[in-house]
Amino acid sequence: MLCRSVCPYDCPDACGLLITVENDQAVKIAADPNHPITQGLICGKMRQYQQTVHSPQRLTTPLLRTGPKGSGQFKPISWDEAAQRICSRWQEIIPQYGAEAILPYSYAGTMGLVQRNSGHPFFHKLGASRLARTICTPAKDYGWKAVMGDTPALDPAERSKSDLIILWGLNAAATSIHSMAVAQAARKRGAQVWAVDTYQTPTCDAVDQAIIVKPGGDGALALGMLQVMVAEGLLDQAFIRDNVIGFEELCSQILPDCRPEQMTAICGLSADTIRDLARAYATATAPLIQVGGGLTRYGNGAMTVRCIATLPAVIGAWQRPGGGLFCGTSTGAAFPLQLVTREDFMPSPTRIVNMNQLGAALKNLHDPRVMSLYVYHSNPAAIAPDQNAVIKGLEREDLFTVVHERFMTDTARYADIVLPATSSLEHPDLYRSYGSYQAQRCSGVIPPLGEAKSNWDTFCLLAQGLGWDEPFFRQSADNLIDQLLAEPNDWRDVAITEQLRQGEPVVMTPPSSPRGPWLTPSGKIELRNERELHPLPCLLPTHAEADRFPLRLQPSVSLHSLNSSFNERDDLLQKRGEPTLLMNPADAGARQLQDAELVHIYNDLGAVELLLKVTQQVPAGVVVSEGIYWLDRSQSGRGINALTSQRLTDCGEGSTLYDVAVEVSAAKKAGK
Ligand SMILES: Nc1nc2c(c(=O)[nH]1)N[C@H]1C(S)=C(S)[C@@H](COP(=O)(O)OP(=O)(O)OC[C@H]3O[C@@H](n4cnc5c(=O)[nH]c(N)nc54)[C@H](O)[C@@H]3O)O[C@H]1N2
Ligand SMILES: Nc1nc2c(c(=O)[nH]1)N[C@H]1C(S)=C(S)[C@@H](COP(=O)(O)OP(=O)(O)OC[C@H]3O[C@@H](n4cnc5c(=O)[nH]c(N)nc54)[C@H](O)[C@@H]3O)O[C@H]1N2
Ligand code: SF4
Ligand SMILES: [Mo]
Repeated sequence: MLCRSVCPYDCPDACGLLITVENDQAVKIAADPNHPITQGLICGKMRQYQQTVHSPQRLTTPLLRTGPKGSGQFKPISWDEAAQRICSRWQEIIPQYGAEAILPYSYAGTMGLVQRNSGHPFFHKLGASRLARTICTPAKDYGWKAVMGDTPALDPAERSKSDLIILWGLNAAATSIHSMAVAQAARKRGAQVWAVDTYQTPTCDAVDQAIIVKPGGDGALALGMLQVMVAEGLLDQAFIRDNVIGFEELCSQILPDCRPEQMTAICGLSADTIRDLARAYATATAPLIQVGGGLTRYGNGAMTVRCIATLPAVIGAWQRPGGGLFCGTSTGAAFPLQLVTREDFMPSPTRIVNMNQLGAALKNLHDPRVMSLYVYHSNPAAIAPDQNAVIKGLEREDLFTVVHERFMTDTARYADIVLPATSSLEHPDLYRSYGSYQAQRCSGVIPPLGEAKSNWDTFCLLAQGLGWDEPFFRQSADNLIDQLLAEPNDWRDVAITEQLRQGEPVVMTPPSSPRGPWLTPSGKIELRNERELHPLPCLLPTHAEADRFPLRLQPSVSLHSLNSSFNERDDLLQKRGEPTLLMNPADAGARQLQDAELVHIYNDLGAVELLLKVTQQVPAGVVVSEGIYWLDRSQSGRGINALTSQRLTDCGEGSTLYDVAVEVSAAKKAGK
């Protein structure tokens, strides 16, 4: 039997899949050739998704801890016993500490609207602490909004009309292969494609021009380019007059200090290169800048996006199809998600804990102290910054931890109770993309493995265990999906809504256009935004600049994994190889380090040991480690996030995972 499904992972492409099912097993996964965006192409990770779904490592029963926290020693128990233990422990905690002593922690193991948000109504009703889910790109969203307000993103299909595409801090070859396909097609028809990155990524290998900047230096590059464009009159004055506020102030107050010669030290590019880029950009007809997450995970991340957003505004790129700035789509208004999240269930607004500061929360929060952590579809012991602080928290004997997972992850090892989760092929959901305007509903196509339960079914069970008679928690996930699709709206008319109900992939249309009216308070593109601490785009420092360690670490992504997912896959681990640190020959020479030796990477927060690869792929002063490994695969029992910090972005409370300073020595000097 051939069934339709959708890739559930945190990837902008949300590919349509065709699953061949035989005897309740998924035996083959293929790209949906008729899907409007997928068009028959999926990534190497998902082509063998059945190996994840039917992995012998899948958790199939609830588990109760029998050894010390972190030891991974558990015994199977029934769902009844698991639910009863969880509910009775919470019923002890709540009268003693208050329900805010319970902290949910979830992120993006699955992107489906129902399963991803299943915990919200439950924890709202419980009165638990809330989690600020800001690990990914809130600084990018903030920077876009500060300039463009609620203006919707342009239709990414317009990229077929761009004559210059700049992939800026976006490793599209790894993280959004359909954007990469668009870029390749653009090159074929004669358009230029540039990539701006901090090292030579697979994306940089596949474009016309790779522009390697210093980490966090993109704001300087953008303002340097802007200074040249203003000095050389490469502007669209009429567009500025009619559509932009703050241009004169930017010219008089900020740009005098942004001559290319002044920007070189910050962005690492020569003044001539900055000039050449400015001229080529400003004289393109419909240049499109596509901004990724990379450049935003810094102490200046939101401001960097504001600096970049000045460029299309001053040349009027927005007027021409294919021109402008693309930071990803936001389809929040397409579905009435409040019907799932049910903020109205909260007795009163409860406290909010930032997910990037889990380590600090588990250690320092009082009134009440965090006494129970419920983790679902996330692996904070591996992916959260300041890993040593997170693990110290998870080791607390008085912390009652429940982890709902498909695999025995680093976090699950610290659980008191582990609950087995379904994979996306075993439960229904409604997916929408954040790289385009497509959406698709799908059903479970095979039965749950063993006793695995979906997020939604698990929260319904816990609601029963707590004796709640709220009918909301007695409905099926399909019911909730039906409610999300009950009424057509501005984004999807009756016909599209019906197609969605039938499980067909659709492309929705945002109700307003990205070419004005600009949905900002002033009705113009706000280069000057009076509501901001810094009303004009300007240069802010990164966090790492102030650190005493000399090398800048980029804990980047791998082609063959997705955050900490896919570590269960031997085929992909083989492609990835051992956890590795990439270093420039000059830095290796200065430290007398040899290729392929084990090195010790450290800063004030922690240390890890990785195999060294000496390569020109990274510039001097920068070291790179690609991908997150489960901790039991690393030599030192710690992963790359032992080196990242809990510091937040300038605005948006985002993670600063790329804003890291380290030193590297030979591994034998460990502990120095
Ligand atoms: N294969 C694969 N795909 C993924 C993921 C994965 O782990 N693996 N993760 C998924 C998730 S959750 C997300 S959020 C997206 C992220 O996907 P992207 O938006 O592509 O973001 P990143 O890969 O974090 O960073 C993009 C690039 O920015 C570079 N970079 C870092 N700092 C700077 C800087 O200061 N300036 C510039 N110009 N570049 C910089 C990095 O080296 C990297 O190559 O990908 C998703 N897709
Ligand atoms: N060093 C470093 N750290 C990073 C990043 C980086 O590039 N470098 N990227 C950051 C970014 S952008 C992000 S978005 C975060 C992502 O961090 P997370 O959202 O935690 O993503 P994953 O590590 O993929 O973990 C997801 C887990 O969910 C489980 N899962 C999948 N489906 C389900 C389900 O239906 N139910 C349940 N209960 N579980 C399920 C999977 O088995 C997996 O273990 O990581 C961040 N951390
Ligand atoms: S991870 Fe991304 S590219 Fe790969 S199948 Fe899923 S949505 Fe498509
Ligand atoms: Mo992310």
